[in-house]
Amino acid sequence: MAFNWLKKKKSDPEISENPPAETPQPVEVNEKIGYFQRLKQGLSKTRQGFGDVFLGKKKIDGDTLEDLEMLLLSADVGIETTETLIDAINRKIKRNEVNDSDALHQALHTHMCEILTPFAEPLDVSTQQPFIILMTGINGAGKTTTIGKLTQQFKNDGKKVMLAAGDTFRAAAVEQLKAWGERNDVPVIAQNTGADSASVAYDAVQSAQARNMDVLIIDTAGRLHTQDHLMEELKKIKRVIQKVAPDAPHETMLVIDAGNGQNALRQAREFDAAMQIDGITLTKLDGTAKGGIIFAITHALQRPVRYIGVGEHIDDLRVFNAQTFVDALLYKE
Ligand SMILES: Nc1nc2c(ncn2[C@@H]2O[C@H](COP(=O)(O)OP(=O)(O)OP(=O)(O)O)[C@@H](O)[C@H]2O)c(=O)[nH]1
Ligand SMILES: [Mg+2]
Repeated sequence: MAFNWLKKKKSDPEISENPPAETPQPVEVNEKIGYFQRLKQGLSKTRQGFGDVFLGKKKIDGDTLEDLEMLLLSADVGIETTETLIDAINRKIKRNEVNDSDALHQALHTHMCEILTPFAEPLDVSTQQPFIILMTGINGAGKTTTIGKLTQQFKNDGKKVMLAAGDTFRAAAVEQLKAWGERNDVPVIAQNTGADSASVAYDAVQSAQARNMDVLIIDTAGRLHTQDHLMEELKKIKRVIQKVAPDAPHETMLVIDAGNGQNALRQAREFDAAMQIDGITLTKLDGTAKGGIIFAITHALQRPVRYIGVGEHIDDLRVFNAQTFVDALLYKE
């Protein structure tokens, strides 16, 4: 019968009192444990469904794959990747390589890592000087906060960083970026709210070149992918930057709130069509996000995930690592 194991509750003594002894522990350095816990916590909603399938030594029957398929779809993994995963596991079942829930867990882990690993391509800012990053995304996705977090990381790597307050639209956006600049002790190029954002970007590129900066990060105002005139404004910023630095921006980064679910997928497609996205930062994976969206977005865009955000603090950003992500997603409680 389908969904039998889905009905298993936390109160079931088999689950809450006797966690399996072989539960894998993340083997990471201490510093990373806080991060892993946050990610794990954030992905718990998604993981609970998987957990019920993988706990104990259940035999795989005809319904199991159907149930797993439903779980993957409801976790926002997307139809194409879900089919790929189910097909791969089905082949293993037929070859008798998967015949209990432990082997199913292992097989799913392996295939998810295989799918995500090609998209774990870290951003290398040492290829250009100044390396120009243009941040884009809808309102509240986490662009400005990610800039603050990235600035700290680049500075810790010994880079000279400059910021540009290209969000001249939202009241207090300039102050918000300046606060991150002060906190990280890096210069911020800004004009007043209401100024032309392309002009701010132009000034900033010239200044970063003149001052020999290693990295320039340009903030932009949040906009909906459906607002054509604002998407045109974003294209204009890019064109204007290219007047002073023809091959820039070296990274057009799309910041996506993972909690936006299927809407995140639409945003990703539209921003990519308008701006040719180079890399993705997925934020708020500490919240109620269904982590499966990472599969749908990477499948749709075929672009790397550079970073993932797991909180509001300056340290809550990590280079995307496929293995760690899948560990957190499929962790057995
Ligand atoms: N929990 C959590 N909150 C985050 C994360 N990243 C950003 N935030 C919060 O999300 C809110 C919006 O972040 P901003 O950085 O201002 O977002 P933005 O994309 O610059 O927004 P606009 O400038 O209005 O378009 C803030 O309260 C941030 O602290 C994250 O990874 N996890
Ligand atoms: Mg902002």
